Amino acid sequence: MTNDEIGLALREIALFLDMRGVDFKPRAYEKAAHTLEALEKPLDAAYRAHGIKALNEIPGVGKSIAGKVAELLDIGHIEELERMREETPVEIVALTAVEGVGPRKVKTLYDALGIRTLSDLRAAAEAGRIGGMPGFGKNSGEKILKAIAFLEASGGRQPISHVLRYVRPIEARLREQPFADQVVIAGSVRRFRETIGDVDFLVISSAPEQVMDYFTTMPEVTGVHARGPTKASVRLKNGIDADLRVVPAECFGAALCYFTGSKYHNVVMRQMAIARGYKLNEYGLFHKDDESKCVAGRTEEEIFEALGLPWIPPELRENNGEFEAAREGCLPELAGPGDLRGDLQIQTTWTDGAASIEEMALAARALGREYIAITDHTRDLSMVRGSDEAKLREQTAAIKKLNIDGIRVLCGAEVNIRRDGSLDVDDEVLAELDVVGAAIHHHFTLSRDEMTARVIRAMENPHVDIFFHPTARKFGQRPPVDLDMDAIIAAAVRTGTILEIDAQPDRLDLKDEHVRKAVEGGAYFTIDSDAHSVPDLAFPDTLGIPLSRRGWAPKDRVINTLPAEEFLARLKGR
Ligand code: DGT
Ligand code: CA
Ligand code: CA
Ligand code: ZN
Repeated sequence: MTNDEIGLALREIALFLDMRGVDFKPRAYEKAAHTLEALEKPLDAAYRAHGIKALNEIPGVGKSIAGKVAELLDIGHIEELERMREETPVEIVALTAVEGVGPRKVKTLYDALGIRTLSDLRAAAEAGRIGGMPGFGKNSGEKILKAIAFLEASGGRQPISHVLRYVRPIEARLREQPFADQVVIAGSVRRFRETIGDVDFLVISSAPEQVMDYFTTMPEVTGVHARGPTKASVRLKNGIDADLRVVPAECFGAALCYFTGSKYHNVVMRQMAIARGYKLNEYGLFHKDDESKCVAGRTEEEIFEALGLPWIPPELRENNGEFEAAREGCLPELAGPGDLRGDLQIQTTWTDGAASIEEMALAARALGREYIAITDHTRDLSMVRGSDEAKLREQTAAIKKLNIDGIRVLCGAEVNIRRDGSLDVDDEVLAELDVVGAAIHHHFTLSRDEMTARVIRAMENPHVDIFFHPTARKFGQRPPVDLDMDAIIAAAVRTGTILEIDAQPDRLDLKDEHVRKAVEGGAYFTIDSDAHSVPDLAFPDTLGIPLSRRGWAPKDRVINTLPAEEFLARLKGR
């Protein structure tokens, strides 16, 4: 059983508890689910090796929840959850994935209309039976239909963060095999496109048969579409297809270029080759008239060089300006691994995080961060005990008392932007903080004009340094809010508000094209984890940096690549 499957069972319990109006407990289950899902090691194996001790050691997982997990791993189900399902036989996870449908509403819908599944819900909404029910507004049927359509629109392609979580372990395992000399994931994954159609593995090996055997029989494989001597295509359990190609080392660069794409980028590369009297394919760059004369092929760099170009980072390869920039010598100097010195959005046990301030600071330091800001939620998020002014002051005092070698802990908050653009914490207290992030956490469906004005008003607040996860989207849960992005970028530049690239896997917000727009508009960025537990702190490295590259953001626009003092000097009022 995977950690995700365990997490899902705990989330389902949390939803049923919410349905019954139980206090606190649901949050504990959610938090535990989140923590387990973020663990790198399979819990099942750890439990088998070390027993309940392996579960009790996990921070944020109490005795009672550890017991439930043990039950699940021992007998394959949790009695309490089975009873909950019997009592209210609804597909609660699927139903609550619909924006605007919470656990209590699921209960109402089940009691009144017998709705158990997503298709029941759709049918009822289409038949106009939902609007006007107790707790449901007049238009709620239409809203539900829209939300279901949104859920389904993502079908086929999956968010890159979800795909990476599934395929990085496969890549790592392949690398360990003695018959694989080099393993790379090419295609849209290497370009860090927001959604992925299929995954393209490229392997250097002198034993292609063994690679084929291994790849087509991995535990993640549910079906084999095709298998040849050097090519295979399979369906993975996460619902996505994966291709694999074996190539010899002397053509690796050419194959990497070809299979990284994009198709539109490749078309231009081939035309440039032809214009120079060459022919370019996945085996190499050859003389037009004599295919035995290979000019380049072993590395990508030598192919670009032979075409008179600097190496173009994969994230830019969409034939969307990268060739012009390369020719003019003005490709952006992108951030890379190890460039991030700060992380400006971190939640702790003061609100909905799973780890203490100290634990987060030590873990951030281990990742090479030199400073972090603690930004727990504020007042309006009462379900996570969001801080009011007094609690913020108390936390600030606690942080000031900390003294951890090698990392500076800044005092901050993630304040809520209210419907009218005001904030849920007094200016006087905001003025005492080092870093203030403002975010949208409710009223997601205002019109574009209202939403844009709301955010601009918040950015005009002299204490608001960073606009956190600007569009507030969550994959599979919530579409982005409707913002006039040009106006937001202009206001960010005018007010000196930094735009966040939130690297949380369900957010990836700002998205690539908005980052690029904001770069062109002159805005600055931070790349933050939005961490709620220790493993989350790595999101900026694994997801945030690639996203910033995909958005053409030069490193010098990402201000948390700066040392702490220089970073602070870029904030408002400094
Ligand atoms: P995806 O899978 O839809 O997320 O996007 P990609 O870009 O990974 O597309 P995919 O898997 O069909 O192909 C991988 C790469 O192989 C693609 O980026 C470029 C190259 N490629 C595939 N088919 C063609 C083709 O017909 N012409 C050219 N020039 N390149 C191709
Ligand atoms: Ca692909
Ligand atoms: Ca493919
Ligand atoms: Zn937030």
